[in-house]
Amino acid sequence: MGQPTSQPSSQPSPPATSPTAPKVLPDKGPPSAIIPGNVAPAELKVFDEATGQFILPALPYPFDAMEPHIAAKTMEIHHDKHHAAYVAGLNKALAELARIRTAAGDSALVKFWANQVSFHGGGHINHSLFWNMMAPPGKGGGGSPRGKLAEAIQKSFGSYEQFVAQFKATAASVEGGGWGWLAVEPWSKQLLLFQGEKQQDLMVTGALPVLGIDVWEHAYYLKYQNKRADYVNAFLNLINWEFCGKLYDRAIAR
Ligand code: MN3
Repeated sequence: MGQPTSQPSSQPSPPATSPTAPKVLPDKGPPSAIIPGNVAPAELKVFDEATGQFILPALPYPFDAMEPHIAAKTMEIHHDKHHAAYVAGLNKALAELARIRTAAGDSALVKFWANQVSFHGGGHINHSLFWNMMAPPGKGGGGSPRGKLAEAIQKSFGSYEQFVAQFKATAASVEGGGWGWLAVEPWSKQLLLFQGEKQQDLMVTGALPVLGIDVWEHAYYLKYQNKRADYVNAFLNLINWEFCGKLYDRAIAR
């Protein structure tokens, strides 16, 4: 994980380091296999068809919108530095693979760059989803799931309370950097809770994300230090169940 920089910035979004004004893309379906199938890319602005480059979407709220649960400085560094680095790493890896295909690059490095695509591509998509899976507390964030998602949680986990207990335990116990995920397994249509290590390891093939929590230290360390479980508890006040519900509805409609 990258180091925070001392670059001064108390500005609200959009951050100065983001690509400017990404245009709204027509919804032609995923431009890449790594875009989850239940998310229309136009909504998240993660890819620019005109340039063929992945791009950093602006945060949908100011840096301090998750206070007091997540520090403004954490949101700023997380988005402007960490997420930006995944976007840059993904574009770089794809460019290097293109060079190799035209014999300008070192074919012995396909394994390395393919791994970089997985890591940075996973990081880009995970974070693009993550910002939208949260909303300011009391203003879209927090509460409990509604509609079909609420029913599915009941069916898959027995009760909302049992889901919460398993979600917290799942996220808190990820080894090293990674994610806690709630996702639809598309063959059985049931909801699963699983761990993702790094940005891409231990993922369930084809699973469609509904809710995820980033449990890399960079997501919480300024406020919570080693107390990851406290951060996971606080995250419950930020979950954007409306967005998660949309992801769920689309996942089961496929
Ligand atoms: Mn992160």
